[in-house]
Amino acid sequence: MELCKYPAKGNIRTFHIEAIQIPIVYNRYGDHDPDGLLYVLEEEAEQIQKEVRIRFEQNPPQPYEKVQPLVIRANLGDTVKIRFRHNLNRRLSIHVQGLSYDVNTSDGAAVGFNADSTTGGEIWYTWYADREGVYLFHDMASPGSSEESTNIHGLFGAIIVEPPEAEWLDPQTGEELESGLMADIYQPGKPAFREYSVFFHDELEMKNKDGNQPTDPHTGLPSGTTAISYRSEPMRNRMPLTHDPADSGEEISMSSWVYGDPAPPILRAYVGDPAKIRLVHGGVKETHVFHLHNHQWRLEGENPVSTIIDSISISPQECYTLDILYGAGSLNGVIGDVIFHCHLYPHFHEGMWTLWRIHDRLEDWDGNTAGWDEDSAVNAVKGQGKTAEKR
Ligand SMILES: [Cu+2]
Repeated sequence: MELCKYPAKGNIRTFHIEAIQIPIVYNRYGDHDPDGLLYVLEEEAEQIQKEVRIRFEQNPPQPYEKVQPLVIRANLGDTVKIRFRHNLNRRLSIHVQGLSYDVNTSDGAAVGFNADSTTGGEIWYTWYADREGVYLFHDMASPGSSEESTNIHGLFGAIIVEPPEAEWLDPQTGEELESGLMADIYQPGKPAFREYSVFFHDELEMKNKDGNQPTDPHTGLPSGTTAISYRSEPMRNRMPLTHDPADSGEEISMSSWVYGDPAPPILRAYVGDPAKIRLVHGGVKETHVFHLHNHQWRLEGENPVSTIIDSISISPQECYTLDILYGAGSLNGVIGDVIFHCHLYPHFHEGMWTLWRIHDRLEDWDGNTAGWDEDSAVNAVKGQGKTAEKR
């Protein structure tokens, strides 16, 4: 590409997106939102709904790995065309936070004297990917924060604007990726990196496996639920298998060897891999503090004298890119499981935590790590790897 035309303008990238209503199961203990709402690529809508129904009939109901916040990608300079459809009996929309668009056609809202760009059926939106970074999108047809509204039930996603000519590949198969939380990003002139989308969200309408309000086993009181990317690992469910203090001490309460993997998606890398976390607040009410152990990043990623931090406060509808210094494992080259969580402890306790799993040797992907099973402690250390050959 000629440098004077860099980045390329006018490339059109089209997505067909549908909103569907399904129960979203948040963990293997059967905690679920019976009225879940999510955006999916149209070509996946039918399969997702079918697989969800099968898993919801299990006792307890089980999550389906493809039920995750929709993440789409574009290159800097692209024009993004979205065809949005649904057949739910209400008005819905997609409103993007931070990219340019014409407010009369593509705001996804009904505001003042602007034309109404929400829909009861189908609408096209045009966005301009004019800045790199991660941008939340969500339903703005019902912008409230109550259970009558939509964001609380999961109707949000994100678009990530990658560098010009960057490619995004499936980290498990090495194939081109249509959408997904996790990607390997290859870009001209700079190192490839692992990209992890992490959505914090809160104030969930949650039922337990029996359809009742979850309660805390210690107090008997109603227990709230906070989540990462449509999954949650509340401590109320995570009772030790024995009452031997050696099996239930604080220092191993997050251990996958003892309890199995937590429900929210686990990030995976080889030690030293360059990595960016695209942090999104898809929730409606509360500010959270994202805290990642053993790693740091600069508050302003491109600014070499910007403050180095390991925690960041994030409020509803905010997004940050965390460009992790020294990559996976940081300067000390740590391997194994590294926790990240909301640093407000009630939220941590109510499910807002998971792991970054960092390997020190080549791992085969056997396609069997998405759900937890009896062998999960063993399966969990498999995965990644195919794309390592490309480096
Ligand atoms: Cu929090």
